[in-house]
Amino acid sequence: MTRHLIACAGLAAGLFTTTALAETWNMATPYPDSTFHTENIKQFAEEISQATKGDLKITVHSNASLFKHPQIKRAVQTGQVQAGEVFMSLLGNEDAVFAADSTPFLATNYDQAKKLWEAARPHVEERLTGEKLILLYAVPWPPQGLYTSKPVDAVSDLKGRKFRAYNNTTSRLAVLTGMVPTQVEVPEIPQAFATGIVDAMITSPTTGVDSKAWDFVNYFYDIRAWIPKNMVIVNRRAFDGLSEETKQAVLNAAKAAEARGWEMSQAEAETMVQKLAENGLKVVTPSDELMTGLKAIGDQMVQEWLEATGEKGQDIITTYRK
Ligand code: PCA
Repeated sequence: MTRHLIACAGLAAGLFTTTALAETWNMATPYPDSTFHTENIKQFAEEISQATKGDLKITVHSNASLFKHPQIKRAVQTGQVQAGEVFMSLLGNEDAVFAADSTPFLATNYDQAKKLWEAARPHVEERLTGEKLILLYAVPWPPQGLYTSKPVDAVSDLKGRKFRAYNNTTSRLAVLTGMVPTQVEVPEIPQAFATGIVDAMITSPTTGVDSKAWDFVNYFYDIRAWIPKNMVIVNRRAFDGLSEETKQAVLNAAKAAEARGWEMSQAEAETMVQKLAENGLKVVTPSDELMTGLKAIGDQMVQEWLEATGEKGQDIITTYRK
């Protein structure tokens, strides 16, 4: 009997050491499968699995199914999952350097967004390194537009609206335009509108399509106010535990995913607006008055962001405007 047990234990240990060579990581992401960000992440995982011949497999848990979005960064930090995707400026409440890309009208087209990212990247990386995280890559959402149920010709028409915010910056924008902000994550958008908690939002045409915005609002104003990004992060310890070859495979796949993601985003910036229109939203070119009013608030918010970030923000802006 004892001998039998020992033999079993030996067998089990043997099995364990062979399977331990191949590792499986869990990755928590906040957005639905239909979003190009999630498609890109799945391809990233697939490329790593292929390049390492299955030595590293990444299981993607999308749509906040494993952790709610605000918990994802912490889950990666503490090693509850090895990797995750987070909306970068959601972390603006921890450090304003994360919010550069959500500051209104600082970067409103993809060339500018890329330059701003190049300027901000070293600061974002440094900040994450200090938290035992590694930044793998970042990919933008299409330019952010305004969704409302009633027409908006000027900033004053926004007064009193109940605004769906997704970070500190959008909450601040709401306050400065006289709206009342409530933070709502993407999976809960339709319900928040249906129950009357909110009646306006600023987000990409991608998220408008994902949440079937035509079911609960009437207008889409193509204000292209900023181009925010998602970032993919990994737990430093988990990464350090990989073989050199596997590390390189992860970094290569990350580089490819970053390039592919920027292209995917750009490719659907127009098509998703068309989809909104096809489904019955009135796609409106914003009035000069509305844009002038919003841009004045944007200027104020850039100043506030510079005050919050100090030397780092100054360095980002100087490098960006070179
Ligand atoms: N969609 C996400 C982040 C920015 C975007 O376009 C959201 O609405 O929360």
